[in-house]
Amino acid sequence: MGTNLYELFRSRFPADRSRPFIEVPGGPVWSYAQLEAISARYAHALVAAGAEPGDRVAVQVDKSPEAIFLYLAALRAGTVLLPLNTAYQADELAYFLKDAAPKVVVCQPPRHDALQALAADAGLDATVLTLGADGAGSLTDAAADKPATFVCSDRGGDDVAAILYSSGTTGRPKGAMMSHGNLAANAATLHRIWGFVPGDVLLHALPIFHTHGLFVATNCVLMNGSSMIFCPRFDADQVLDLLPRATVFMGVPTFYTRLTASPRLTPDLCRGMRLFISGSAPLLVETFNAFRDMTGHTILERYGMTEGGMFTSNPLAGERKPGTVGPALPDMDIRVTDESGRVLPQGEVGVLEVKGPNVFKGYWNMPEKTKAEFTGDGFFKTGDIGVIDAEGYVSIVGRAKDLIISGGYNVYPKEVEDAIDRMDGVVESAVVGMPHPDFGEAGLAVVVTRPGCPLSPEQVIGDLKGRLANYKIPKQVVVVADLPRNAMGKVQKNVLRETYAARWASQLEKAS
Ligand code: MCA
Ligand code: AMP
Repeated sequence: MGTNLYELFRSRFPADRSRPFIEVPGGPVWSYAQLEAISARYAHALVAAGAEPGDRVAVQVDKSPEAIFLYLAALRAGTVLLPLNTAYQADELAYFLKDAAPKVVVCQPPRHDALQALAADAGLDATVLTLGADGAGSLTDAAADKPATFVCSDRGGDDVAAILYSSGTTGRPKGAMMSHGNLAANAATLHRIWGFVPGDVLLHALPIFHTHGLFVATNCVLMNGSSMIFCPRFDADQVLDLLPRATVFMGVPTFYTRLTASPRLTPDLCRGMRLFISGSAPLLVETFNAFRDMTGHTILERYGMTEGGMFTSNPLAGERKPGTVGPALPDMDIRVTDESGRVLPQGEVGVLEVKGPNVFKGYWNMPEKTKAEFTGDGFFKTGDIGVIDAEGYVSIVGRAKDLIISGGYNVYPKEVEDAIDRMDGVVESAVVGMPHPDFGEAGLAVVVTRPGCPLSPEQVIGDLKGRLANYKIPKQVVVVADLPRNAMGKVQKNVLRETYAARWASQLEKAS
């Protein structure tokens, strides 16, 4: 067996390939035989479109079984998958295309011409193919007459399998390179420690363009050779309808707050379930407790990042401590350091640093940035502030990076501020994270306008829509004369959070 990740998955597929892999609620069931045949055909189509091993394949498509087959096809062809959130707008996409220079772009059918124009503007010689939510499109057409087998490209463990972009604190998105070896290591560990068994059915309601839905949830199923019920998006009622048929569920905290808001959530509904997992953002202790009270199940919280997948997990057997993300995974080293990089004793609060086989290769085209984010002895600086207790359980107590996590999506204030600052009449702006009952946190923008240039909050929001992905749009905007600064001239974001706390809460209440 080579080190192409697909070969690892394939070695775990059921001997009886007619067994189910993906079931779409109310729709078809796709078997492992179909997974193998369709991903082979798609791999041939990528090659025919000009993609060679190492070339990037950018994908901005709706969630569908075919989108998963495309992920597997990209692995088989040895190409580098670049999954893109469907909420990304033209300006955001233009950057990714220019930076990653994909050879093939696969998009939703109605966006073909727009993506073609963006690729041309970026000076790319790329083929643009389409794939709709129903599986139809020029990719599927191109694959139709291709063979149902494909010899996997021989990949070394260090070869890059995927690049995932995050905006970063400088506002300039950076692409985290995950190798075949990184993804394989994390998939094998998570599959083992979460105790997957042959009959497991994973209820999948996450998006598949980020680590959580793709490399955590889907890869566990592939490692297990079992099946998943594939919801197009998270809808609490649909999840409640389907829970009786599932055994494992993974979600961001917003999923759990929405589920606990429903009187339909009962122990009886969850009687077939063996595991509920939460991550991507802090799970409130109230949600953890409410869920246990309503179902008898204790949510297992874990922690990770795009730059490496999962780093810690509460145990399957053993105490799952609320407010913690559990001990380091068996193959991870985690430590806490102070601002000067000195390793702190157990129990002290500082920046979490991680090292392990799943930690990424670095940022695409950014060797200096990569160097700055790793220590001399190979630990990655997460930018999360944490503490480790006497039993090794990690708690995330804050973030050194200026980041808002809204409904499990990362929003970097700098990127939103840059977009606001480009508006006519704006002098400067500051975006801060405020508590939100549904999304955990959401953005508040405080905007300073030039004298004589009145700008309403609605105008600011209207201008941002279409320029930024919808989840990055601040939920509230305040227009002010100036921003509070400290003696060094730095904007005091904590003062803004305090100043606007009452106003934020009352406007949220009005909106609900
Ligand atoms: C939608 N909206 C949001 C968000 N999602 N606003 C802030 N934060 C969000 N996350 C806005 C839309 O712009 C819209 O505003 C309004 O809310 C309703 O949109 P809708 O599409 O109906 O929302 P939804 O379908 O209910 O989506 C909410 C959601 C979704 C289900 C929580 O955001 C979601 O699936 N989140 C999961 C994210 C995820 O998978 N993260 C993992 C990243 P308007 O009406 O004004 O237009 S991986 C990661 O973080 C690491 C590695 C890890 O540890 O896992
Ligand atoms: P991303 O860049 O989308 O991969 O998001 C990674 C970030 O999400 C981490 O650096 C943490 O700040 C946060 N995160 C992930 N899981 C948890 C968790 N269980 N509790 C608190 N924060 C989390």
